Amino acid sequence: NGTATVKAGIPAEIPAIAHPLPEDPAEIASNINYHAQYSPHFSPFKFEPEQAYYATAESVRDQLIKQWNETYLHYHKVNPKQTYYLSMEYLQGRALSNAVGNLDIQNAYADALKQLGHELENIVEQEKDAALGNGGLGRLASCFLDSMATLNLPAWGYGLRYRYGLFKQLITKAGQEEIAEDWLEKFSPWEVVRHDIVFPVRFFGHVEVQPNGSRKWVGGEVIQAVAYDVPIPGYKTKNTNSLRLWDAKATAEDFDLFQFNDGQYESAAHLHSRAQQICAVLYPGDATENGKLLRLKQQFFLCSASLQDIISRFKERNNGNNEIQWSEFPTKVAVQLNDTHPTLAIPELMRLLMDVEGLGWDEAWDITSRTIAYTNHTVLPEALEKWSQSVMWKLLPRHMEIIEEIDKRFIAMILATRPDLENKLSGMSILDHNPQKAVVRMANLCVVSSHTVNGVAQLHSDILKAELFADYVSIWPTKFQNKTNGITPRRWLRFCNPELSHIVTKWLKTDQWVNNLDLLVNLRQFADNPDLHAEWESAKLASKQRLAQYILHVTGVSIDPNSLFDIQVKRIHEYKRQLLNILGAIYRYKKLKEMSPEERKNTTPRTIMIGGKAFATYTNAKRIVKLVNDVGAVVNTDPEVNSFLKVVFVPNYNVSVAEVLIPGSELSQHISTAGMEASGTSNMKFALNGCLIIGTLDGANVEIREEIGEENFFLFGATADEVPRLRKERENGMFKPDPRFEEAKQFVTSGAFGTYDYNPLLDSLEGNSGYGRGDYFLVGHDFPSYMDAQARVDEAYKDRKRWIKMSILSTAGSGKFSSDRTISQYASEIWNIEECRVPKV
Ligand code: T68
Repeated sequence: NGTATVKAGIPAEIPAIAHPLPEDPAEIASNINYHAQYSPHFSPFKFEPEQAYYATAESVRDQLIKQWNETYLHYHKVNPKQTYYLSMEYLQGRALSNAVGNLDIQNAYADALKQLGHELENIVEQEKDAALGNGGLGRLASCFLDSMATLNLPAWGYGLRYRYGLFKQLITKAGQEEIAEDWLEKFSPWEVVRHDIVFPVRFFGHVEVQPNGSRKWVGGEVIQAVAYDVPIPGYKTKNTNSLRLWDAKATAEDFDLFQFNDGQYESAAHLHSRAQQICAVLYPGDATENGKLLRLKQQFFLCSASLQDIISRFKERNNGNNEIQWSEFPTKVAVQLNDTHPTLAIPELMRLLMDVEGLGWDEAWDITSRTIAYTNHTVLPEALEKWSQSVMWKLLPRHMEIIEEIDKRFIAMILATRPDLENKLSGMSILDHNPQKAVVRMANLCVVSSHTVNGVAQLHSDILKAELFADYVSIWPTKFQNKTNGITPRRWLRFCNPELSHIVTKWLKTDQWVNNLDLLVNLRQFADNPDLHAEWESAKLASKQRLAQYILHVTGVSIDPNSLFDIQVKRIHEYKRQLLNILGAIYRYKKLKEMSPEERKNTTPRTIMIGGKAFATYTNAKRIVKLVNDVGAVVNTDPEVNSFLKVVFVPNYNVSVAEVLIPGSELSQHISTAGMEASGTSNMKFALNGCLIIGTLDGANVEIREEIGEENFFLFGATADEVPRLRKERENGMFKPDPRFEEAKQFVTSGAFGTYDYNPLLDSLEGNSGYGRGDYFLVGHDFPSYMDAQARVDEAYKDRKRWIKMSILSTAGSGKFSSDRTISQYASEIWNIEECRVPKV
């Protein structure tokens, strides 16, 4: 009718409104006050940090919402191609400090809060982390959101609104205990529920053939997906993107009043409780069949709701046309799958296009495969997702038909065009046709259906091409790319380390490095400058003092800011080799005990900090947590050596804890068995903050070492190409362990750290146990070169000038690892999208 309006009630003609950000602290203070009085947390008698946090957050959120609406309207008007990032995980951390930083209203808000009797620093600490992710993969997604907004890219995130995110880790005498963390307990000021954006998502049921021969999925149970939007502000730009998180609910019609009145309270609300389960927890343990089914439901819930939303927006923005031009879909929409977890987006997009929109197979397949791209984050076989075909037939019968058809056509294509690959088909097909296995291999489905597949660091991408996906490379040589990970310089330097940021800005004479991190190379020319050295050292000391206070607060252990702060923080996993670290610490302790007091004085005092969560059912990971704590309890209370060595387990490692640890670090350990860590991203955060790395040639370590210079990196250990041979030698009994390695293990079995039975853990380093074959992660092989590298660290630290120069060069060489660089590459080399900047009115 000419005056087209879109579903959410957006007028086609968009009036431009100026929304200047507030600058006057008095005005901000009165706005905070206003929010405090109208919030449910208000008490006329007290204005405590918690109330101040909520009121401040709501005041900042008002600013975000204005920019956010402008951004949405602008994208709507320009109608550019847009990216949708599908991820089961986001590790957002705190939002308030990031929002005032990105909006550049930090000082004004700090002054306003002062007028109200509070310090911004304390107020931001009231916020609970949003921990809707497990580790690196989830944090990467959050860094990407920050870069997409900062680069003014029309790009959104989609995820799930888990009620309970990652568990809180308690350390007790027994080791790690997990407790549920209720981040929504009071409420989150950062989400806006969109009651008008709701999509039905079906589970179970069956497929019906329609009179015209088309197929339709009917029956089963239908749960509603409701959108909760979180604003994602870019740094010093108006563009404010969205992270849309889906929550699950049932409708009033699903509530059976008759049953309820009949006293059958539980069955009356049956679907309501089924809906509640879907978004209850992040990654429910998948040891049981029920757990497995629930995880699959979560994955489908994310994919189905997001694609229905994407399609409806595509239609909305094409509503000037009488007929929808489906062939244009891939020119308006890019979908990125963050690992295989959202793979079901592939058959779901096929289903929506064919069964709902009425397209034929070929057209639907063309659209789907030109729209979807896939990022792989692991080569560990146990992490490659495989779903039982029978479970999938039950839960998603129509999708299984589609997957079968994709598989059938793929096999036919190979047989017709590449008969030489026939003997490889059993590994390349999507369905595992071995009846004993009968699984769907999600990575294979992704590779076959995506236009682009990428790894997350050069070495990892090379391994994908040479090993995991080698057979596909010969069919589609240009499908495979590398996109080395990155981190946002806003959260991971500018905001978490104000002292060092200040120095960088002063010496570079610009703060442009915050969104052009390559500028850091200009620090190289000052790497020997004594004035910079003095400032650099004092900034590091301030961060170390803050960290020492934090450690005292959470563990009761007092650590010396003049000792070398050595940190390893990441999820606990055998391949990441926290066990190598702690065995090294044990050996160091034993040697210190054997030294005379005079000899000890010549050593480099160290504080070794280890932190990270173990998956609740991963027994060996939990034993490692326990061992670190037991070693700490002995070492830290040993008056003979505890001024030369402390070992601290940092409890409940998360994004906010990282923001305190990383600025205060001097050495960090990235010591995975070569070839096993796809990239690692904390290595980039540490290097950026002037921390030196001891590490293997694994993941992004390889590129970090190239960028900062090999003389500034403490390298040790086997290389990825040596690993298979070394494992064989280990199996064949040809391995001769270093006596230092034997001594460290024996010290544990001697009972030096208590009576807990560590034999099952130590057995994983021997003969024929552990991961199947003994010492699969080559801790024994790498131990001597690790200890030698540690000795080089101790020597280097004694030479203050040399150490600080290395530290400056680490920061100076970190420019490449900005997620702005990573996202620009995704935008131009995979998504084919461009900047769409919201104009300043
Ligand atoms: C990590 N993967 C890689 N997975 O291990 C790390 N997995 O090397 C890389 O830097 C990072 O991804 C970003 O690319 C993960 O973090 C998971 O968290 C995960 C979660 C659920 C299921 C499987």
